[in-house]
Amino acid sequence: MKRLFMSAVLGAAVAVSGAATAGTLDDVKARGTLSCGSNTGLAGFGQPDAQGHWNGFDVDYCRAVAAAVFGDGNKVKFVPLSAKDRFTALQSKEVDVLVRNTTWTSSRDTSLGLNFAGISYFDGQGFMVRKKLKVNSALELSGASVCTQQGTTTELNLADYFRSKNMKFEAVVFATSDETIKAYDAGRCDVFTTDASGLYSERLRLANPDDHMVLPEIISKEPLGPAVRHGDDQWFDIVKWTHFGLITAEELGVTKANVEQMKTSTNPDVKRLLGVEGDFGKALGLQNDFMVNVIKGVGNYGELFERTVGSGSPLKIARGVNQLWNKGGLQYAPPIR
Ligand SMILES: N[C@@H](CCC(=O)N[C@@H](CS)C(=O)NCC(=O)O)C(=O)O
Repeated sequence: MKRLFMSAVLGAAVAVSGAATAGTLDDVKARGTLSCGSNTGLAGFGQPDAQGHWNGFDVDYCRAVAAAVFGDGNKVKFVPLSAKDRFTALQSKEVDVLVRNTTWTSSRDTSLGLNFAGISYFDGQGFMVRKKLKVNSALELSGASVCTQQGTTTELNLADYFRSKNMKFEAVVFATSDETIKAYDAGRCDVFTTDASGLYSERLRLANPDDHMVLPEIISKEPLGPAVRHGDDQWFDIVKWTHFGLITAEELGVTKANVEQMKTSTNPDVKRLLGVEGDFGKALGLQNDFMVNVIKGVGNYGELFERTVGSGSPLKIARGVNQLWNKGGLQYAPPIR
């Protein structure tokens, strides 16, 4: 049975099938590649280089899932999706998983028929302006024109924020990130708004990044994470525990470089993570040592973060709230046992 409804989040009519969609693991295995819904191009998160090789935090999550299933993180097809089209692509099975700076919200988790497999990146929405505007706070933006992207939580938070502060604004909305940032750079709007992570990334694309500044206000919660379709608990569990496995690996000090030798560790937590003891992988329908391949492919959560968006990347984003729970952050994984 199909249901049609208008979604404020999507800004478009979407048919959601109530039918169960079990069997994703079998479909992926039969196809021989994971189909991963990705950015169209967001530096640090998901972007192809000149050779067509995709780099980034989100695309490495795709590689982690491919490594979990196939033992080979390269068995992925990246499907670039705009904000507006991403959910339809997942619902219609064009992609097996969506890893594209997507905020976990109640409507997406329910009416849109998605399950979020965790929060891979804790984010929030911010604003960027030209320094010459001489503005130091978002509260000084009444009457501003604001460039933003269609089909995002950004668009909705923007309206909430300005209305709640009794400030006027004009939203200038585009379908792609390319158009949005180019319009801002060309002076078609006073303000550019998106997730703070996106601000770091898009700022690099401006003609003169130093002419712009990010305002201090963070106006929303944007818990970003991988999403799958409703109706396939096994597949949901695989993506969820791949994410938790990456965090657990960091917590236990298991890295890309030492994962082989860690197999001989006497720590029972390490043994269970790497499938030396217990049934972690088997219970998911995977090889019991699937996390060995995941960590060999992309490293642990901290390594993945630093390489793609952190200190080892042009974005240089601090770990901040994305630090592990025992180091003052919010990243936390339930126990493997
Ligand atoms: N997290 C927000 C915003 C996500 C989003 O699409 N942001 C834009 C602006 S940075 C983007 O990533 N565009 C990149 C692209 O279209 O590939 C959401 O889930 O709605």
